[in-house]
Amino acid sequence: MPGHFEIDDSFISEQNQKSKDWVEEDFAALAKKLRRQQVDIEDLVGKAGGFRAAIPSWGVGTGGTRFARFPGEGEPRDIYEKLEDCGTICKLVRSTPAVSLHIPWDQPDDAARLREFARERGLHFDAMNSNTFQDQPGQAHSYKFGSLTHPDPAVRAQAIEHNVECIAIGRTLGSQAHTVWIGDGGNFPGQQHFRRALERYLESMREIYAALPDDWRMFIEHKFYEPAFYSTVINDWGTSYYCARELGPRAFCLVDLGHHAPNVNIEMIVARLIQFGKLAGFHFNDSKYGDDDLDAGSIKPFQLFLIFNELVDAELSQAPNFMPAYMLDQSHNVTDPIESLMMSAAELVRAYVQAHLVDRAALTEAQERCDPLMALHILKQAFTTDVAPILAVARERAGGAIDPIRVYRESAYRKRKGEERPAQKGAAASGIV
Ligand code: LRH
Ligand code: MN
Repeated sequence: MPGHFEIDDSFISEQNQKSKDWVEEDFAALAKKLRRQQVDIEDLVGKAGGFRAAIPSWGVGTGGTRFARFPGEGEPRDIYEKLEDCGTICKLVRSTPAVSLHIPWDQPDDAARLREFARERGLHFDAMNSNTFQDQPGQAHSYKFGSLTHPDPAVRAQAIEHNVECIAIGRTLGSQAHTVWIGDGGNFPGQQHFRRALERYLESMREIYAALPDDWRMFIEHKFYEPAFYSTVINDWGTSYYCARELGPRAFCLVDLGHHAPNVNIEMIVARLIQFGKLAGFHFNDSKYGDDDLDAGSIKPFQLFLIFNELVDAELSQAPNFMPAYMLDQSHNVTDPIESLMMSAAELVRAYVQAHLVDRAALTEAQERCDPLMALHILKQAFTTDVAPILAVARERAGGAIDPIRVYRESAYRKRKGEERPAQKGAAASGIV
């Protein structure tokens, strides 16, 4: 793209030279430590190098809250500039070649051109996301009182049609999954009839499920509240699981970490969905109170590790129907979105590699002989092992950056994008994106 700055591979390897000494020293020390545990560090470098997670297209712009949004420098103004930034993230961390689009925010003008633009940057498209939680200009029916569960069949039909259209767009882009999150619910007792609303949801979703191409999967995303503040139709994993079973073998339950009340045992929900063969995958992020969409691993890194402990246990025991899709879903209100997404992508690989460090034979033995302290100790040994050298070497061997944040800042990419992408009028309007 003429006049569009990109960080090139030679700059990355040049910068990697500055980190080479410490990473080799730390890598050798860790290799020695792991050998004492009969663990070959190269196996873990392989695991790290093979891990993949998708980037949300809406995550590369500055996010906001209902109070305000403080746009940063060089905000991407369209899907092409969003893909430029996704390409930059992948170039530096080498674990995020997939991008998840949101329609109509990313409605492509020319799907073939968009697909080629992405391919040129080593990117492809992950799950599609529909949007029946906002009204679009010129829309016939409002979603104010719901979409797929709205009492008015005309509103439901409009929402179904939008989802079917998303799937059609996704087919032209090479996507193979469709995520349905709806905000439908009520703000007051009595506003919604709980059972009728769920019946309408299933009726609508059956029509969307019928439009799925044979090689596609449907992901149902539950959320305990917001934008509805009293009741939410698809509020928890149990309701999502019931619906996925009702809809058919290609419907699965997607776990967005921020969509659970504080202190809910999410790793146990993950174990359940794995056991039931209905785990779709994840929207990784972190939170302290509500659906804060903070950076993954930034608030509860031990919970993230415990979730990956369940995932690696399933992977190693070849759990049936286990094909989780990993994606970040975050809102970056006060950091550079590219830096936050790179850091979060690295946190996922860290938790995954640490979960592969768990001595599963010893853990099973401790569990079977009712030795809770030893069981926790075995998990903590893995969680407290600093695997940063493994992550850095895996990135470097894949052509990425040993230290992505430092290389990104050295490149002055953000400043250069500030010059290329003049700020848009009214960009400060509040709202999540
Ligand atoms: C809902 C959600 C959903 C997306 C939206 C941007 O909170 O997690 O996954 O559609 O954020
Ligand atoms: Mn989500």
